[in-house]
Amino acid sequence: MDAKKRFDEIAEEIKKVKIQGAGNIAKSALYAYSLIPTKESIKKLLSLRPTEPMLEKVLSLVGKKSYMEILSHFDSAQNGINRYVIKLIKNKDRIFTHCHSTNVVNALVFAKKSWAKFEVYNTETRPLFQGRRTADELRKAGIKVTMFVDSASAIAMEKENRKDKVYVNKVFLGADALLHNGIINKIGSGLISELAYSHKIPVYIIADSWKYSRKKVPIENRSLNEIWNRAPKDIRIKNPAFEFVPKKYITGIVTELGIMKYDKFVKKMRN
Ligand code: RI2
Repeated sequence: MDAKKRFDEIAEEIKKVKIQGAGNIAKSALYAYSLIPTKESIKKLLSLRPTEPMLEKVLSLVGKKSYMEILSHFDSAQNGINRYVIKLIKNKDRIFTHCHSTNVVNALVFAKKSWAKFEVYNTETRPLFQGRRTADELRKAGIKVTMFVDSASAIAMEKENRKDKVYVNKVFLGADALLHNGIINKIGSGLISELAYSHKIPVYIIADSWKYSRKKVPIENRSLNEIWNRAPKDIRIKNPAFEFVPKKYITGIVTELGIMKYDKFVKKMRN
């Protein structure tokens, strides 16, 4: 296929969230860049999903490292993450997660394959229902999964649900951006983290350290049609795709560098 046509196809798939998740976006953008390696390509690729520092990180390495070197980071980081996440999982855990994160799903599948007996509660994640993908991938790996609508997150975590003594006792969230004062992840993540904090349920961020950014990262606002196609014109609709989670709600962060308190991670990244 013609390189320009393929480049445009990948760009469209990233824009429309057919290619989703910080890592997958960064890898696909790298491939698209390899087809047309120009400054304009970088500009175009960066504009597709503004809340993705990993995309920027990968494109900034082009020319300094080979494609193979850049790509090899993803697997080695995931392997590191898997090894640390398994240390956090105990028998009979009920782990709550939101949206779809490759880093989170891969770590859970690795834990299941290793030995761990746990189950997952997850959210469907409106408006694009990325939670369905999470539920499906976990199910295929033999993990018991129960899905809730986003607005039932409180019920999923509430005490009444704890009668069987097996209750949500950990929240694992992925991330799009790791900032000095907290993280950015899919819309709903702030609410879920605040809820978990109020129930004293630990929240762990599971993410590749290449998502770290020293810059101000904007929150992407997406098409209103994702919320309500052909809505009456006089109804205002907002569709922020992401949400900030302040570090006070984060018990720890798991990256390929280890399990750390959030401040320690930031300090390490700054050095
Ligand atoms: P990976 C996703 O963004 C979600 O917010 C998710 O938590 C994050 O990327 C995870 O990234 P989107 O592309 O762990 O679904 O997959 O908007 O790298």
